[in-house]
Amino acid sequence: MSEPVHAPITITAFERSPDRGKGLARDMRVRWALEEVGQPYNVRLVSFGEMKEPAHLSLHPFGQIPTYEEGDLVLFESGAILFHIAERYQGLLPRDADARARAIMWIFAALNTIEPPIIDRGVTLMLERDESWYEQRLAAIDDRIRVRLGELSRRLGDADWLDGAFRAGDLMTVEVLRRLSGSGLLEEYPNLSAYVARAEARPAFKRAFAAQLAVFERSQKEGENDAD
Ligand code: GTB
Repeated sequence: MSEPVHAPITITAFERSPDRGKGLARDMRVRWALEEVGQPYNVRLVSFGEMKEPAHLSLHPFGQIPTYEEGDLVLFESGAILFHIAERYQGLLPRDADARARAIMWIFAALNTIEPPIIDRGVTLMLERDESWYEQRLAAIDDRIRVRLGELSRRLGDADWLDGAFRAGDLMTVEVLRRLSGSGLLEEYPNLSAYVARAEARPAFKRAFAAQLAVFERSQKEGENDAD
């Protein structure tokens, strides 16, 4: 039987990512998911200004990236996009209904339970450095993150992935944990560091990472040429 034909996929990403090619912005999880399921995709790069203009706001009411277009379907929210990709294409969700439900549960856990204090940390680092209470707040957030990492570490134990084979839930969990890079927090949990490293060694991850890095390197070159 031949493969069903799907409409071309277009996602949006930062024209100049503030992470300077580290692959920490949320287009990375969408790129990675598409690589895992073997679907080609186009990328439309948007500037911070363009994200707030009507054309982009018609795709994303909050003026953010990533978005996902596939024929008449337009999606925003990286969790919803990952879920859609995993449902539509094979490779990220198991066929068994119970195992599938658990993989979806891990997507929600990553976004609703693990990511919030990690986002708080990013906000504090970016916006609250000059406050008198900055150090105290950062320490309190780090402790909240440690609670979650400890719990996750105990659940993962010495397994390779959260529930058998690599699934959409692992992809989202690893994406969330990667945001801690440079904090030193992940290194306190050797099985979680190894989990992230194992995921980053996947060929699909590497292709997605290289693609977003190429965008950053191109923007650097263009910047240099502009200065000439
Ligand atoms: N809940 C939404 C989702 O999961 O899709 C959140 C989307 C979101 O926060 N998008 C960010 C954005 O568009 C980019 S990813 N921000 C611009 C705006 O809101 O105006 C967040 C992000 C940005 C930068 C880094 N970094 O430089 O390390 C990491 C993550």
